Amino acid sequence: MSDSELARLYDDMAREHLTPLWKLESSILPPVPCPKSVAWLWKWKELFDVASRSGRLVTIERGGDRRAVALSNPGLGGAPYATPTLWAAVQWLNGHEVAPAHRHTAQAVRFIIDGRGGYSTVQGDKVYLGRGDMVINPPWYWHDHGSDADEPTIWMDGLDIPLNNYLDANFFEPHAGEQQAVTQVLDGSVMKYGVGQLRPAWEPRSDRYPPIFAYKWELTERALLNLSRVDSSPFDDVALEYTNPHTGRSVMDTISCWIQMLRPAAHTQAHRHTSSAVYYVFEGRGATVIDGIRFDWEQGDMFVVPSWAAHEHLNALNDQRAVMFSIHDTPVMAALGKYREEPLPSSGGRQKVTGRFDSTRVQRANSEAP
Ligand code: GTQ
Ligand code: FE2
Repeated sequence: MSDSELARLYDDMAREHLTPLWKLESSILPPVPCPKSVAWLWKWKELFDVASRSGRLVTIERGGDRRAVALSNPGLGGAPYATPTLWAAVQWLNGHEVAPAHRHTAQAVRFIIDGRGGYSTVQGDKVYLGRGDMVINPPWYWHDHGSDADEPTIWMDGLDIPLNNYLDANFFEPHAGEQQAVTQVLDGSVMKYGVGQLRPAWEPRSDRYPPIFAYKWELTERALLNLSRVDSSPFDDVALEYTNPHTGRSVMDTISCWIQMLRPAAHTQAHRHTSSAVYYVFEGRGATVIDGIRFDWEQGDMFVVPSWAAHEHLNALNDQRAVMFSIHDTPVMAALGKYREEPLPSSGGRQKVTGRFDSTRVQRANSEAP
């Protein structure tokens, strides 16, 4: 076969929209994952500043429907996505405002950062929102948000928008009215199912999605404190996953939610896994070392841990707990047979710190083990 025959072969392939595997093998079958998203941190000062200014300058209109500011991972080419699978945003609702009712196949969770008198109505159940509450929004459930108070309500949104769009599976529908009808007593699902180990005796189990729409902070905090007296994880210290109380499964098909407490001076061991996550620092001050780079955080900050990035957490204070809420795409990876996890064997599970996070430049993780 002559060179010109070979050249003609490649030309013909290109013309016919065909690609030879032998020209691209390492890029489509890398030896270990090479995440496109990068580890990143957003300071609360900036998040609050842009969200509150949006609250003053931008009204909530039909179409957008929400005043949400998305974390846009600098590794993802300008897409408004925190990781390849997860959308994360800060949503700001002014006092007495309404974010109109709609539904979509994207699955959603919210973690309340601040405010009193804010509420979310999910499929007819109006639940009031307080700091530390976690709210779920299963796919295709109607939802609208509002506030009965003078002060703003602020929360973190977590949705599977990137995955949903990658799969070409998004549907969206605005509700005919601005708000849906409230069909049961206020906080109905919390009162009915809020003690997860007890279920109304005449009702069947809720197998697919949790029957409860708001996980209240009071119960979450008690569970954290109780767990801390009994057990902990070497990689996450005192960590709990929010579950469907009827099945023990993740709250959404695509999103797992965690609350976690790093006890005073705790410093976890490093590990890595094929799932990506977005963290919100609820309380305290500390750092997470991600692929050797130290990310210092304090209350209100949000940060991303990409897939297969080694990470360990530490509480920088000796006399105060640190608490983090986080969303993970673990259920997707597990369901598709792609979940893999390993501890980092190096020096007692701690990484060598080679630098500090610098928001003025994008550092891509080396695909080699740190
Ligand atoms: O609150 O319904 O951040 O539909 C993105 C899409 C929030 C919401 C977001 C949404 C919502
Ligand atoms: Fe929505």
